[in-house]
Amino acid sequence: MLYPILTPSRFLCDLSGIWNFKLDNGKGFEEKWFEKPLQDAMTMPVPASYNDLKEGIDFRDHYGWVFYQRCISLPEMITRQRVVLRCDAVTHHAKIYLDGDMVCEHRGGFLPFEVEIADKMTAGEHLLTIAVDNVIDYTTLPVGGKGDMLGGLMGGMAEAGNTKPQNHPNFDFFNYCGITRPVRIYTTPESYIKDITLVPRVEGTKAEICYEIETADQKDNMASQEECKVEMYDQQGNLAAESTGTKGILNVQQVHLWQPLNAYLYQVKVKYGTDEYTLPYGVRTVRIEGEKFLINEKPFYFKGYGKHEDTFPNGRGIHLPMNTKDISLMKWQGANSFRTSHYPYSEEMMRLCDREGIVVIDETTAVGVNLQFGGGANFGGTKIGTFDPEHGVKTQEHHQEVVRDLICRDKNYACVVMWSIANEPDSAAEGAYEYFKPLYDLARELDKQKRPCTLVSVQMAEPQKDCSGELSDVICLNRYYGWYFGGPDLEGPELALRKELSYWKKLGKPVIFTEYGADTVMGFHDTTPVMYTEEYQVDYYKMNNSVFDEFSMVVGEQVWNFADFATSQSLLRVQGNKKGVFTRDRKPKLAAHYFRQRWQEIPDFNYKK
Ligand code: BDP
Repeated sequence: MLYPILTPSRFLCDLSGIWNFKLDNGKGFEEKWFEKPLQDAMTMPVPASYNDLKEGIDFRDHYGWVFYQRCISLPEMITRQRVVLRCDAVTHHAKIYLDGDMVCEHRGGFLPFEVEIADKMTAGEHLLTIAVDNVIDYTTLPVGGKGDMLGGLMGGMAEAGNTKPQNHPNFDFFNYCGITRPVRIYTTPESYIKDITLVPRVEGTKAEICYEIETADQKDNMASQEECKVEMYDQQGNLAAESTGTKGILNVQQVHLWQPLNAYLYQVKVKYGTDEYTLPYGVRTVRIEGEKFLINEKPFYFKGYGKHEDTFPNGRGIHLPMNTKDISLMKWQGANSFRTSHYPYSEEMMRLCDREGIVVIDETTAVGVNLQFGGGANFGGTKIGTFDPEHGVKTQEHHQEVVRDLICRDKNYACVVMWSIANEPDSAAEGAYEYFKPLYDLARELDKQKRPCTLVSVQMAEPQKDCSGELSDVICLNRYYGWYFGGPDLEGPELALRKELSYWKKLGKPVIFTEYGADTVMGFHDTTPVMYTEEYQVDYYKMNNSVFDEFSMVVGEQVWNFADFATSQSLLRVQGNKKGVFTRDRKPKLAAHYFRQRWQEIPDFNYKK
């Protein structure tokens, strides 16, 4: 799916701004709020999560639907083209109405969707309503618990007689929702470029870029035979390669590779009939060889983070300045990568990483597929077989959809070097292999670049039974030796970590630590490093890192988390998760300086011999 841009043939209009907004009181659909201007509406910015923007727990934790509304109109000359309304992310379930008619419905809160609206855009003003639902359950990704599932604080409230419907996230981040990324209208000619797929092959100083252009002709609703021209320009604006036809090869003689922290982007200009589209494109290769993760044929070492799209008061709403700041902070430390834990990030962030040379492990929304232990902070869940056909999750079909849509959106980014199919599922449980095998197969079939695939394994899954061992190209481990497991002792956990790594070593695959961390409250200090102090966080990391350094197959360390972030309330969370190396407003804890020193000494390539 192409990112919407302005070109000589395409008009683009951003609908960001202050919209009208109303929480559903249970009557929104019955009273057809989408047919007329919302009564007693509040103001609400788009894009943003709404939760932190007005006061009160009933607002923040609202369960169910909300309505966003505004008027739109288009100049007549624009409507002579194909007109598309595109939402980049609506969390989690959207129904879109134009003048009271539903034109589109979409499930899943972190990937784009679009609908053609030209026939509705007659002269004059039109009422656009987007109804958004935040309910999560056994059918959604991320997964939400059933009312009676969780122990801990939420379970306690239910026992105390609180029967108000509420979400029970089976994951450890706040269930922010709303229209969190831009809503845009763009146009194309009737015959248009629908999609572009580029696959690099590099031989010495030469590169062959196999391309495929998907086109469509509105009139016949089929691919048409207009002329297709593809040109590739280097950063100086010189033509580096060209070809004609919807399928072919771009031959680049002296290729300039995209390198981690040293990005280089070509501009691939496609012309099809009167339509034009330009795609920034980095040429690089990715391959696994034995224990090594090769980028451009050199063994790469991942230094960086698991992150969140989480800021105040935007919630999960897109925050361009913070994206820029985060990458700047990572570079200040010598980090080179992050994982889009636990959902696909905005396309603006992906494009930024392509430009900044930040390496990305790209994750789906599959978090909380673990009814056995309850995700993140929600320990104490009722034991239900996650993949039990009757009582388990019902996410398989939607999971496939997410894998498909993620690869479709992100397949051309040079920054994306691996797909993460899920975070901490019950990957050692009965039925896990049967659940995950088709998802790996699908990802491998859809990604023409054949990037490695992984799932991020939870510590509770017994290594020998974890289906990741067989299915994943790279073993990704979330481990909390010295925090949830053994803390505050660091000696016993060190032995246990070494023992576990000796097992993974036998598989002969690369291993990346995709999470390890300790909650740390900024400003807590002590001469004896006790838990929650900045000193303990540093000692915790020193212990873990020293063990990683002993194993040649450990090819990466991604700390949990880059910054403190908001979560559901629970006894284990002090105004959110405090495992950040930076605070939520991006001030460094002691550990940020420690990693700065460590990572500046670790080269991006050839760290492990
Ligand atoms: C892991 C989860 C992550 C949590 C983290 C933690 O993948 O989402 O935030 O633990 O407990 O289980 O901090």
